[in-house]
Amino acid sequence: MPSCHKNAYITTPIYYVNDIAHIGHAYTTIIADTLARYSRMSGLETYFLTGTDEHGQKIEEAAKKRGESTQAYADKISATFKNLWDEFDISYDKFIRTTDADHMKGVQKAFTVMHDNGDIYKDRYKGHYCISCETFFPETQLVDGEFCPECGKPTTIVEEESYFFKLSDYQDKLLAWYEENPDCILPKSKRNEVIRFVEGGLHDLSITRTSFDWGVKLPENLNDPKHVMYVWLDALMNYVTALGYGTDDAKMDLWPARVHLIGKDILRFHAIYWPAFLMSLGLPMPKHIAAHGWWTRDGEKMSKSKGNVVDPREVANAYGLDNFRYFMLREVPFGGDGDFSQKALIDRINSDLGNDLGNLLNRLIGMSGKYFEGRVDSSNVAKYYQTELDEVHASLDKLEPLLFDMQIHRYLEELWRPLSVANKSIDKYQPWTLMKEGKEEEAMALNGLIAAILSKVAIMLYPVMPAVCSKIATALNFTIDNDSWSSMVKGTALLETFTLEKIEPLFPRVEEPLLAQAEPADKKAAVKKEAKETKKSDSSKEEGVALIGIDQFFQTSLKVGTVVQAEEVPKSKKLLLLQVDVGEDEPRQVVAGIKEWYSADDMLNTQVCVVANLKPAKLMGYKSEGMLLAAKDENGLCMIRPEKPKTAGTPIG
Ligand code: ME8
Repeated sequence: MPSCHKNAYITTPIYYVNDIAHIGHAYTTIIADTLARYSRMSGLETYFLTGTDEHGQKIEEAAKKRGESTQAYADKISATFKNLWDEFDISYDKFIRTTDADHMKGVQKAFTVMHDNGDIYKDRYKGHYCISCETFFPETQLVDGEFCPECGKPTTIVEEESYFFKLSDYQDKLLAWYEENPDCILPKSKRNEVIRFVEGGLHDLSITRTSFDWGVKLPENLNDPKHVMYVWLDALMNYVTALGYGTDDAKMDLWPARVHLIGKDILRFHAIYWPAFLMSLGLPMPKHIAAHGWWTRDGEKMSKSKGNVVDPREVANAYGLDNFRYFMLREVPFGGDGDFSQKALIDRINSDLGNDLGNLLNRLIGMSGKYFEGRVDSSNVAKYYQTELDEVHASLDKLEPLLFDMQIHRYLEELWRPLSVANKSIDKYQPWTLMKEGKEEEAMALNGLIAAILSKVAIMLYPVMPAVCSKIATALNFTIDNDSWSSMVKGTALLETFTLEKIEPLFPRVEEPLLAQAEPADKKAAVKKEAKETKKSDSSKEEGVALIGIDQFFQTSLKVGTVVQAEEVPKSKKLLLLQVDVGEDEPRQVVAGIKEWYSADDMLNTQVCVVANLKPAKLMGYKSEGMLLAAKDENGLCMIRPEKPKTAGTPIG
């Protein structure tokens, strides 16, 4: 975050209490928590607000349906959100409820200010209202003249006396704000959507209702007790009433918000109504409104009726809270829609976390234990590995702007580069060889390099995976805080000499889905059909009639390759690590399960047949970018090779 920011006020939407928290709510809250943790670590005065939105017709009806008093119902559901965030160790500073007395006073105060400055007038409203979205729609926007354009549910015709906010007066001021602040709405594509909408013309906004009761009353001096405030006016005001607006103003110096995190479904309220209200109140604009995309489940919209809603608590309990946090933030570019599948989550845990990060710590513990009784001394890291350190810091320097630009997936991608530098350095400099050659100082420096990289990565990963990174820090004998962030990430300090603490493996491999979840009906049918078809083709194979066309055969790219480097994969009984020249700029790395039959020396400088268009895979932490053809029977395995030497890269077929 640029140094001009001294404080960071970060908010989530306040969630409706008509439903319990699901993965979408968890996503918004976890992103906000990540930003808040980073801000605190980097020394900014940070205030993180979340809470619940408890007024409006929707809530009143939900309570009625359950035969409960609205307040008792709101109390109950609000507590389920708060409990979940507490269980998830969400580092909020305040949990606001729109039924809090201070909040309601603040909303009334705002109404008075807007009324006094001429932005509110009384008239009659006639139009269509969607209770589910708590939104008014002009007839022109309805689907088939009746249904809500947002959620598809039937709208209700409302005709009642109402107070209006002069939103139309703010069209030009809003357009000027978007124009002057190119990153006020993130991602930028969303800003363009908003601009187009506003350019299309703004109607004045009905901001009170008379047909139900469950809301904030108008200020007493207006003497109009049958009106309650429109739930969105009430709700949006939470961002300032939480700081004391309209009561004691205690924390108003934290305003404006550094970022309002929201889902794309509520962008219009935040990017149009909210700034207009603020302008009317004479308050500064928020710095950013950041709208993320929508989560689906196995490609389908989540809904209770389909029984496919993902419960964040279940996922976190099964797979680990920090793993879940990492997955959500890494899997989807901010602003894009994301799909929750256990397979994708398991891949992230086993590959990024297990292979790249967990395994690196294991390697460090192994190396230090074997050669140095667990000791790590960084004194000579710079002497031997300055290039690697420079590479690591070049990556670290790129991170902070990515985070507050909401490019969180890129932040994590970039953060994995130092891990790759570390893993590659072990392969390249081979501590076991250094020790054999008596280069103990160099081997210890390598140890120090790996520990340094792990410590720096742990600091920057902490906001996303706080519990895991605190464990890594314990193993490496340091604490993640503003001091270590300043000295080891902003500065180039390395760890003091220490002895490694052994810790439990951080990312035990997940072999299969851990949650039994109901598959939606049509999905089940698709799976059955697929299973049937697989069975069919398997039986035809047995009969020797699994025929494919020549086009299908040519979809496989087979090439002659020359093995230019060969070594064993440490600790593996089966794997060799080969660099195979297939006529490209650089040799391909291939991990081959052939060690039982071929040694590294056997393979060096021989030719092989390579399947060159396989998706890269990871084996024991090593990327494999191809497969070698071999034949295996009861007498063992032999490689398939060209009969005469051929140029590397020659196509086979
Ligand atoms: O709109 N994918 O509350 P709400 C991603 N009270 N995010 C999702 C999601 C999904 N499938 N479902 C919900 C309200 N969300 C108002 C807000 S703020 C002044 C008032 C997230 O309970 C997303 O952030 O319907 C969305 O904006 C928020 O939950 C809406 O929660």
